[in-house]
Amino acid sequence: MQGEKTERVPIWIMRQAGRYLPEFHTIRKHHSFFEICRTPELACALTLQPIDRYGSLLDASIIFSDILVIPQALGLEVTMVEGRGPVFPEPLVTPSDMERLTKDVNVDEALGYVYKAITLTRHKLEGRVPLYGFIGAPWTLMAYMIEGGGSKTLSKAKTWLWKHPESTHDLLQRITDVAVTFLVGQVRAGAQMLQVFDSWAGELSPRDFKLFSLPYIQQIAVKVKQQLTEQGLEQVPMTIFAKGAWFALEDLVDIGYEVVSLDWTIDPEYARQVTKGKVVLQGNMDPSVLYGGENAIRETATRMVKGFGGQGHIGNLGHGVLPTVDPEALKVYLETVQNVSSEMNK
Ligand code: 1CP
Repeated sequence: MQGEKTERVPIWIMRQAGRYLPEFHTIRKHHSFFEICRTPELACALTLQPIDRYGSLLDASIIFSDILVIPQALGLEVTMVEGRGPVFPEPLVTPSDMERLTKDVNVDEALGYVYKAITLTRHKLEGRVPLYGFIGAPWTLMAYMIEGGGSKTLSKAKTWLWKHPESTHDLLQRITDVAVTFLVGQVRAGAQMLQVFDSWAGELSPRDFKLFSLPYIQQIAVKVKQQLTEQGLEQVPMTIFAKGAWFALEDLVDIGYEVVSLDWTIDPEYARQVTKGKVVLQGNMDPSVLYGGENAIRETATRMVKGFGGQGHIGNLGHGVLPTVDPEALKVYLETVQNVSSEMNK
């Protein structure tokens, strides 16, 4: 995380607690998704499932929650619909709808349930592995709040960028303010690392990413660090995952994050050249390779580890593990990354 020399590449997986695990469904069938998020004991139990299953093959845990808890804290209703994913019954349609958002959100109160889940999980982990907190980046959250859920084109959210640029910046700033307080609160509660998910970064052109995403994710890194110092809390490493934003790699290494997480559209060797050792790189195998059988997984994982060079690298996938993946296939990936990188560092 800090770029220190390690015996092997540490590894964790985005969405490691989730739908590909049968033990997840055992709990999920009795509770709604957001009920789990709001019940610290349940969120903790789900966070620990992959750690218990994979043991020393995983080097970090990530708190079970969702990026959409911020829109909820801002007063929007979000439900999880079977087979469809998250749905906002009343998304933002025009800028006047922003009046429906809660002003001066008391973040620590509204999202205190996440803090409780983090503190409980830290205790239950008993130091086995460190715990990540996370948020969704302002652009990605704005897009969900306007689209009302997942979308192929983001045409509604993009309409705002052109028709309502001022309201767009107001909205991005309001999300950013909540995000900063929330991340600091997660650290106060016990999170030892933070990741910012800009899942829809790659939907923007390079210019639009610079205008509508970069300034806000930069502000988040800078302000979180400032506030941690002001509040007498320890600094924690911060990771930015701007999915699809290969064009912004040079900018992403200079905005205050210690780790840049890559998807599979970027070659490890190329990323090393562009980033010049300024950050630790995370990622980045295509999650679909986990469907390709043991040989394909071993070969691709080996190429990836060698491409990154065995140091200054956190193993992960290039995006979340897919819901229909066989947990044993993920195990092959974890083992390969650990074994290959141990050999390289002998
Ligand atoms: O139906 C169910 O049971 C819910 C499935 C599910 C789960 C397990 C959702 C709905 N969210 C989660 C957990 C989750 N989401 C975690 C937990 C920690 C872990 O990684 O193990 C995290 C970090 C997230 C983050 C998240 N939620 C992102 C960013 C990462 C990414 O994949 O790009 C995004 C975009 C979301 C929104 C979301 N929540 C759930 C779904 C199905 C989606 C995507 C919807 C879409 O746009 O199609």
